[in-house]
Amino acid sequence: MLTLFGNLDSGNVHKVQMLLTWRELPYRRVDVSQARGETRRPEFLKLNPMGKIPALQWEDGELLTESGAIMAYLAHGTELWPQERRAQAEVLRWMFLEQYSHEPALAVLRYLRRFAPAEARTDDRLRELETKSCFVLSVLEQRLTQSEWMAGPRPTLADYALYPYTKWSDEAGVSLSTYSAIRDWCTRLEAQPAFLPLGVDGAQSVVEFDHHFARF
Ligand SMILES: N[C@@H](CCC(=O)N[C@@H](CS)C(=O)NCC(=O)O)C(=O)O
Repeated sequence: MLTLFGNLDSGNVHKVQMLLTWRELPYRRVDVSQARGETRRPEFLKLNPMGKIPALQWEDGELLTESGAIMAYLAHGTELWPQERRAQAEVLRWMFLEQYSHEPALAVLRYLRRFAPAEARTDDRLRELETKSCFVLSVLEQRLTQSEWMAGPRPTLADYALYPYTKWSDEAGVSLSTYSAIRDWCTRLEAQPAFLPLGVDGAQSVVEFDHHFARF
């Protein structure tokens, strides 16, 4: 069975959980938390020197990290990854935006507001991230007033990649009330088959960090 390393507070992990659920692939989850400092523990760094979740492991020990790479692997041969070259580039365009401009603003802002110690939350930093978050949300809003899905007429990996931290904007302290096209897109994605809501675990079983790594 596949093993997913990560926890339910991470949107990056949730992207992978959504794809595993959509593909109906059974997996177990090892609970690894950034907030508990587990991503920097030596036993985890030995497994993933990048020190990040999600990480997906096969039974033979093979490991894949980076949510976009894992999602692309899982979507191979499905309608979430189009076959035509320009359509693929369009999916990647939105996935790169997610990694470079969207997640670094909305996910970090949410992390600072929800999980980080108070001293990490300086007013300047919060203001800078709020400005970046609102800018990228306005880019998505504009796109979704012209297109039903991020990368064109059908749902693709790009929608699944952008969903978690967009939907969690309120937890980042950014309201979606003025972004009606984004709210409608969230509703459309939530109505897709085998959709896994945020905070819901798709894993067959969950193993605690210490329990899992005690074996190594
Ligand atoms: N580009 C990576 C980002 C992963 C990432 O930043 N994960 C966070 C949790 S959401 C993490 O593991 N942070 C741990 C750390 O930086 O120590 C991806 O998309 O998978």
